[in-house]
Amino acid sequence: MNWEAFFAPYAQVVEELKVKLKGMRQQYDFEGEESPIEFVTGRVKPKNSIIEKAKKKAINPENIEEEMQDIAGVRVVCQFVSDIYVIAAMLRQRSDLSIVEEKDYVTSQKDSGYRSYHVVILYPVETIHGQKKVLAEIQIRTLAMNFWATNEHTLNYKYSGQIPPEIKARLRSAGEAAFRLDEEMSKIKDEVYEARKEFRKKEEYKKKN
Ligand code: 0O2
Repeated sequence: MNWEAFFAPYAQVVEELKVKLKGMRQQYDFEGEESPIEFVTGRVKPKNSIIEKAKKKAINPENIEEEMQDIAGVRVVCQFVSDIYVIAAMLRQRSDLSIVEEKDYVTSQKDSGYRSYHVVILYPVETIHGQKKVLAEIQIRTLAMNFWATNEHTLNYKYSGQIPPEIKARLRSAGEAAFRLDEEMSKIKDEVYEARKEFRKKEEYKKKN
């Protein structure tokens, strides 16, 4: 298998999606509006993870492109839970991609305690052989969900997927704390936005005078 050639369109998808989603954030900034997007990251799944996942999910290596949805992965991190649904709705409106599947692990968290909103898309990239539609997964989550998931992922890696029960229990309680943090922050969202508006006004005034 020529992995470099295999990865090329995925790398392009990740870069293009990052540019477009970061562009959306900037547009909010330019228009003096609160952005539902805090930051955007992306990665192409490494070869070893692809091989491991294909084995685990019994995906025939010949069908990886059609069946593995997250080789190209982009993550959109936001401040408030409501932002997640704003971003998902914006993705549905876009004409440069089509939605294949949406998985709401925000309202229905996974057994591990994982919370995030996944949007699987088909994205057309132009290659030297013509257009190719590539599957990509956009994960949308709050800062608190991201903090939890990143640490859980690291621990999963350290313990090869067999996290000891006492650490699992800690993770569960950390997940509940993250959930409560998101809930509490949602309640003061308007206050935060008002304060930022005031701050922006003061900054504008300082710039002009
Ligand atoms: P990596 O290293 O991030 O690439 P499914 O059969 O639908 O349940 P599938 O096909 O893996 O599972 O899709 P799903 O549920 O959308 O998960 C895809 C990715 O979501 C994972 O990729 C993780 O990035 C993230 N994810 C899902 N569940 C968890 C979890 O319990 N903890 C953490 N930290 N992340 C999770 P990979 O390939 O597992 O890993």
